[in-house]
Amino acid sequence: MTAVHHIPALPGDFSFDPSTLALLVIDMQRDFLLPGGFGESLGNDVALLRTVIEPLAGLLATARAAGIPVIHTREGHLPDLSDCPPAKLLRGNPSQRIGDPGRFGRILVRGEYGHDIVDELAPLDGEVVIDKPGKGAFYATELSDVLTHRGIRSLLVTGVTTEVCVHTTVREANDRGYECLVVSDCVGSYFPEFQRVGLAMIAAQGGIFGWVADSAAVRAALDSAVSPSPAQ
Ligand code: TIU
Repeated sequence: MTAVHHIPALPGDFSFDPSTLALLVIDMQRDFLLPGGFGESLGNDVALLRTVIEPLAGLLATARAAGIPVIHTREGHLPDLSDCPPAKLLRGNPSQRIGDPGRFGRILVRGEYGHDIVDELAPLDGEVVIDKPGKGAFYATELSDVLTHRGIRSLLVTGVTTEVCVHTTVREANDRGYECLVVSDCVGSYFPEFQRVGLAMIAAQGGIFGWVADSAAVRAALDSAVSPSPAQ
């Protein structure tokens, strides 16, 4: 599985070598996806984000079957909140801020039930889980070292939210030289217009931040990378 493969995408085919590809699953945490968590405390309706779970579960299954490494991230803070900047702490509903008790434990605090990943997308033993204090997955984390150590050059990027943690991470990844394909039905926003424009911004200007394709196209390419047709 070392040949170059292609995924039909915007603004053009995304080329990848399966041996240097990873699937990044950003912040699919209960605090963002279930009522009563951080997302809702910021005034959001969590229903739209939940549409991501089913296609992402399918993509996860395909990636795991193809032997593509899966890396999960979780946004959150230490119990003493020493890694949370004051401006972030002060955001949202005053009675429901980071560190306050929520329906699923202290909001966005590591180790709490709400901070963990939804059951449907739970990491398997051996998959990397990166805990990050910011929106980007590279800031103040070991992600760069993990990718370098594994020889990863290309990322399939999924998770929530499209315009916040997904965008920040894709921008950080671009500046570090990674090629990113954002999987359109496996990223979600609380706002339909941000979802549409957030995806358009990735592929605009000839792919200024990367490529965009849906999970059906990605899964087909991963399947054929594992089991090439006899003609290939
Ligand atoms: N508020 C919002 O849209 N997102 C976040 O706060 N974090 C992530 O996107 N993970």
